[in-house]
Amino acid sequence: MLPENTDGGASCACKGIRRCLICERLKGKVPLGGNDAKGVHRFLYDTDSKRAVCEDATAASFPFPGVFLWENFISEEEEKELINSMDQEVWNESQSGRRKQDFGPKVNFKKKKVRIGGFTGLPLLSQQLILRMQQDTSLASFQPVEQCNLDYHPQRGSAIDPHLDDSWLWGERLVTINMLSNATLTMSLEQGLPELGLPEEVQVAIRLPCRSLVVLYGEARHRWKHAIHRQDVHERRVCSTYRELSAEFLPGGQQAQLGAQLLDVAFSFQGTRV
Ligand SMILES: O=C(O)CCC(=O)C(=O)O
Repeated sequence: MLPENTDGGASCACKGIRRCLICERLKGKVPLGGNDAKGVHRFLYDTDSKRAVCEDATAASFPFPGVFLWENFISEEEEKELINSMDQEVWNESQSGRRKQDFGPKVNFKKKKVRIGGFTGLPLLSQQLILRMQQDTSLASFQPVEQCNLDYHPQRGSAIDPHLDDSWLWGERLVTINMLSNATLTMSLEQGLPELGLPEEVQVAIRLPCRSLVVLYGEARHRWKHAIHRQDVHERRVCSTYRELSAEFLPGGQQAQLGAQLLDVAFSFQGTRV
């Protein structure tokens, strides 16, 4: 049984090469191939040493900078309150079997256009969470202007393909709160690391405990793609990703005025979905 408000529905929003279980079953799209066909060097991120450790010990570990993991960032009660509040709103179908709720400006990344009209701010419940994030020195200056809630479910075959987030509008830190189940965020470098004797794709799995917060920055933000693989989604998972502005939209930047307006709206915390 799917939890309330996450019924699979009979339609999906997959375009092009994207697919989910709904379009594979109902529209005859070719099922997603496993990623075992090609050679992949698999590593696991070790939070204590901040190194990628080879899963079968056939290769040496290497430093993996740009990840900050904050376990138990929210309590179980807070998690319940956040999910209840999200589930009272409509979830929009998105690609690859995900559902989403966006709080942020409308953006056309191809044309590099931002539309502030219609953006009413981040949701009220995020106010206390952002204040908490800012208590860590690495997030002291973190001022997000976008929150995207994603809902993953195994029955829909939910996933997100490997990608790099935009860096024209979005700034250095991508901050995600992981809810309802543990998750695996897979980082990948298709060209491998030949200098370390790893000529084929390298994947580094980052285990995200339920209710943890993860920050991607530096190399993990700009060099390594990130993904949630379908085969790693075993239970419903909801996450909230917060994005800050890039230098172009901050004081001294070409679009500082627009940036200031976006921040004002975001921090009014009167958000309804856009
Ligand atoms: O589900 C996640 O943790 C990743 C979400 C993501 O990569 C994105 O929204 O761009």
